[in-house]
Amino acid sequence: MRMFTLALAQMAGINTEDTREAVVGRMLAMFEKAAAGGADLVVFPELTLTTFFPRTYREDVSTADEYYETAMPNPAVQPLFDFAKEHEVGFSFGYAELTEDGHRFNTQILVDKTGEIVGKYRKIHLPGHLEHIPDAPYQHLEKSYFEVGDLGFGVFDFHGVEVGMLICNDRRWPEAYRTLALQDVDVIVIGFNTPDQSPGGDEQPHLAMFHHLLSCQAGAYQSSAWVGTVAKCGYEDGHHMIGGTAIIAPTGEIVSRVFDEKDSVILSDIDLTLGDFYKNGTFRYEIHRRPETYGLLTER
Ligand code: ING
Repeated sequence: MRMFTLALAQMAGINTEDTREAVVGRMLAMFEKAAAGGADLVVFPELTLTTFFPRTYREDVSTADEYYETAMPNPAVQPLFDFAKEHEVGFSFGYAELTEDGHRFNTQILVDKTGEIVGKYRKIHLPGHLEHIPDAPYQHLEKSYFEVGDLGFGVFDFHGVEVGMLICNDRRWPEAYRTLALQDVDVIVIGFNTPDQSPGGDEQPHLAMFHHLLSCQAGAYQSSAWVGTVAKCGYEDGHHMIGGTAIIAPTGEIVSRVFDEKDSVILSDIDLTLGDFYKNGTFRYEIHRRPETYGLLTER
């Protein structure tokens, strides 16, 4: 047994008028609840500090600069880092990053129990469309607001636990999980902001939740890893996003799940050795996996 206490802090919608200070206050309330429950790591969603602003078209993306963080940490989020250090609990959260040399990324960081940033991931799979679709109920213009992440799929040491991060659309791509699994990841944390309809889609309503959970459960099983997937959900500026925050075992089974769309914390004591049975059996790469036949996966 290698026990680890994972907490997920689901965020209800953040409206344009909500200040970072107000949002951080909501995050701290959940951080405290998770810490009181003995959490080692508390995970917040994608773009945790702001509304999902890529749903709005702007001719000049620099008019969205207010939604990006130009330093991390910074005064607005410093209370989270202070709390982590004081209570010896790590955390992870997503935000829009604007670098000093003007690059824009959809970013997630991992902060350890001393309050130090020990991992950073920049979203690689950017969904949605390239052009403004004027008559659409909402846009999905991440490709305009962010560049493809340039840090690869990393696995980071978190006090002896190997933690990988994915962001939202990444969870739909099997290659993302396999790349982390090849680095012997123990826990994959995935924040998401998922609207009711895929970009330009008109699918049956239940499919948004079905595909979200299908992707994360399959990803957990096929990478022999634990998955913590956490939503920012409910209504944001009048637009609805699905919930579905869940802790998923390497068996692919959901062990804990949120059924509301509010600020909600779930927490589970997970056994990190549960994935070993699969790593050493069904998915024992050195005797079962055939990379010499997978060339197409990276050629096209
Ligand atoms: N959102 C959605 C996601 O991948 C989407 C966009 C929804 C793409 C459904 C395809 C299908 O969950 C983000 N932010 O990636």
